[in-house]
Amino acid sequence: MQIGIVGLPNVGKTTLFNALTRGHAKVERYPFTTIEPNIGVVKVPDERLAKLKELIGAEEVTPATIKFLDIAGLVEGASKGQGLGNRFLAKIREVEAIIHIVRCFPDPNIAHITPDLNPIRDIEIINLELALADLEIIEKRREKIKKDPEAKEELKLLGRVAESLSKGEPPELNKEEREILKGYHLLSLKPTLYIANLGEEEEVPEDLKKYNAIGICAQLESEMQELPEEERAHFRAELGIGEMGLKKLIRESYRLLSLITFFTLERKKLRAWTLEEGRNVREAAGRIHSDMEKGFIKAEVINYSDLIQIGSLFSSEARKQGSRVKREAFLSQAREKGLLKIEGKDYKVREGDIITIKFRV
Ligand SMILES: Nc1nc2c(ncn2[C@@H]2O[C@H](COP(=O)(O)OP(=O)(O)OP(=O)(O)O)[C@@H](O)[C@H]2O)c(=O)[nH]1
Ligand SMILES: [Mg+2]
Repeated sequence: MQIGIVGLPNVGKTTLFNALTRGHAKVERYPFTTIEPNIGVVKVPDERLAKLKELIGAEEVTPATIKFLDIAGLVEGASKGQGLGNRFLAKIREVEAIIHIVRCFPDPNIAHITPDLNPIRDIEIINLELALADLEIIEKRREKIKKDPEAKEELKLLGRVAESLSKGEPPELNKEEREILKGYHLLSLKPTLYIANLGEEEEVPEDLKKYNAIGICAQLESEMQELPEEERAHFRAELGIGEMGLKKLIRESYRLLSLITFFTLERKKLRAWTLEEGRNVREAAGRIHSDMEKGFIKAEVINYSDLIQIGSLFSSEARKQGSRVKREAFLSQAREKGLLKIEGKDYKVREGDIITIKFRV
């Protein structure tokens, strides 16, 4: 999964990026620090992986990952070439989701691009720029197909989309229309997670609730990443801040995008994968390898919660055996109890399914 980070200049985008990726990308007190995009990959924390590893005796564990892209700040007029932003908007057209970070911390030492702190207005500035950048793409396409008799439907749809975007509003679309527009990679249609970058004292402002914004203190999160693990927990407790911001943010991203996690176990390799909710097991196979999707025969599926349940019944003696024996014994127990099921291509993958794909090459 790829997520792009957008916002006005100097609002803490790179600070958040560094906190997320444990990176050391340049952060400065002045706007337009970021020019070339920062790219970082984060492992999705998932406690189930450690439990599965221990139970099944996996030797190699690969968590799911999210790639974050931190681009230059956008300003009013970015879509018309102001600032640096527009050049880099293209970089985030391919991402699946957007994190829109808005400044809510009052620090007078950090310049803000507008004279006062007004998060709602700031959000609207960015959203308008994204909409205008999309509008440009739509207009180009309209121009290209305006004489094509076969493109009447598309033209009509594009006309309606253009009208909403020029008002800075995201168009209302049904599933089919979304499908048609997919190839345009419109920024305004991407699921967006709003983050209020708070000072140490602030809470998420009331009027940001309509954006379902989540509050994070990017500065603190980023400083905390520098501490050793044990100290971090202690520090969080002392400051009275809850779970790690990164975890919260990733969880929210999954919820926002209706994403689930499934697992595969091949030989001794345990791996977590991300999938959109509602996809079938054949599509899941495609995430692993296109050959698996093409040659799909069937899948063996057991859910994490069921496996854990059998695990607790598993004798400690068997646990001491080699991993191969252990895994086989495990699976035969699961089969006996009817928990390991054989599923066809239409089976809808559930959160926490552990899947073995049988396929023809
Ligand atoms: N007080 C305070 N300062 C912060 C916070 N987050 C970021 N800053 C400061 O704000 C300044 C800008 O931070 P950056 O992370 O570089 O902001 P940016 O959005 O990436 O900026 P550009 O790349 O220039 O668009 C730096 O001096 C940060 O230390 C915060 O939560 N509180
Ligand atoms: Mg930056």
